Amino acid sequence: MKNIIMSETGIKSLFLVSALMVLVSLGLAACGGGGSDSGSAATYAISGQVLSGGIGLAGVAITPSAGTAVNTDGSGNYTISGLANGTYTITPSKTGYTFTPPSSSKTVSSANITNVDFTAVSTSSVQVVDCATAVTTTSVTIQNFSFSPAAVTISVNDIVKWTNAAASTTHTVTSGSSTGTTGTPDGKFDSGSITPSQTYCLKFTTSGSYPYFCTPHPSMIGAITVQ
Ligand SMILES: [Cu+2]
Repeated sequence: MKNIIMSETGIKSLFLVSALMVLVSLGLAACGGGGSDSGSAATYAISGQVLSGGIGLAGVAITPSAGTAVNTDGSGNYTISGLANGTYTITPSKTGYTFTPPSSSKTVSSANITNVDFTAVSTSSVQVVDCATAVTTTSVTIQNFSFSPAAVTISVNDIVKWTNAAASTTHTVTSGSSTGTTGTPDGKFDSGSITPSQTYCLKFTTSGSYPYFCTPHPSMIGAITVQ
C-alpha cells in the first residue's frame, strides 16, 4: 500500500516538473519573439462618392493601384481602407458608364483622404437624373391609371419628369411595349415603384422612339419621341 502511494506521488512530481518546464519554454519563446507588442504599421483610408446625374451611383468598382477594390454603396459612397503611406491611383469602372476624372492619383501621408469623388455619365441613350436639380422640359402626370400626356415629343438632351399624382396607387415607368394586358420591357429604363407624390426624371440623349408602360398596370401606355 505504501509503495503504491509513493509511486503515485512520484508520478505527480514528474507532471509538476514537466509542466514547469513547458511554462519556462513558453516564456522563453515569447521573449524570443521580440517586438511583438510594437503593433502593425498604421494604415489609412481613401473615400469618396460617385454621382451620376446628381444621384449616387451604386455598384461602381473602385480599384486602387495597390490594395483591395471596393464597390460603391447605394448612395454611391466608397471607402478603401488598410492603405499604408504611399501614392495610389484610384480608378472607377462600371459597364455602361464613363467617368470624370477617369482616375485620380492621391498620396496618403499619415492621414485619411476624403472626397475623392467622380462623376459618372451613362453611355446609354437614356439617363436617370435627379428631379431636384434637373432642368425639366416636359412633365407627365400619372393619374387615373394613365400617363398624361401619353405621347410626348422632345428634343435631344431634354429631360422628362413623371409625377405620381395618384392618391394611393404605386406605378412604374418601364420602357418597352405593351399589348394593354402584357408588357414587355426592353431594358432601356425602369423607374421601379413610384409611390404617390414621388417623381422620376429621365434625360434622353439620343433621338428615337421610346415606348413605355406601367408594370403593375400594362394598360397604362406612353411614348417619348426624341427628335
Ligand atoms: Cu400603374
